[in-house]
Amino acid sequence: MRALGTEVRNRRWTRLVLAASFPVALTVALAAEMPWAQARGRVIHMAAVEMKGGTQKEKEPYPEAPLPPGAGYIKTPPNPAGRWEVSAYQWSPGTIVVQQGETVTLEIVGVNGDVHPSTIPGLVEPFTVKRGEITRVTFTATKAGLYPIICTKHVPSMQGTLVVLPK
Ligand SMILES: [Cu+2]
Repeated sequence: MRALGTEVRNRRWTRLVLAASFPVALTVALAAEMPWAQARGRVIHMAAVEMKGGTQKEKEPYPEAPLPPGAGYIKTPPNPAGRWEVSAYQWSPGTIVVQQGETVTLEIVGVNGDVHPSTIPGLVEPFTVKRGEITRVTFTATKAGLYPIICTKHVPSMQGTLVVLPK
C-alpha cells in the first residue's frame, strides 16, 4: 500500500511538472519557429535619458565655471526666482556586457531629447534614436574588447561602453 501511494504521488508530481513546463516548451518551440526571434539574439533594453538636477542660488551658489563644450551638458543660470539647473544626457545603462560571438539586440527607447544620432564604431552602422520610439540594433561581436557607444549630438557625456568579453 505504501509503495502504491508513493507511485501515485510520483505520477501526480510528474503531471504537475509536465503541466508547468508546457508553456516554457511552447515558448521555446515558437521562438525556434520564428527566424526573427533567433536573429535578434539576446535583447538588451536601453534608454536615452537626461539626468537633471537643480537648486536655489541662496542654498548653493551657481557655479560659473563652464562645463565641457557639447550639447551633452546643459547648465541654466539662476532664473528670476533664483533657481538654477544642470543636466547631462546619458545612455541608461551606460555599460553593456556581451560575450564574444554572442548575437544581441540593443532595444533603445528615446525618453529625453528629440533625436540621438549614434554610432558604435567598428561594430554597427550609424543609427538614430528618437524620443517615444524604439530603435533596435542587432549585431554579433566577433572581436573582444571595449567599444564606445556614442551619441554624436550629446557630446561628451552621452558615451557608453560596450564590453565584449573574450571567449
Ligand atoms: Cu543624444
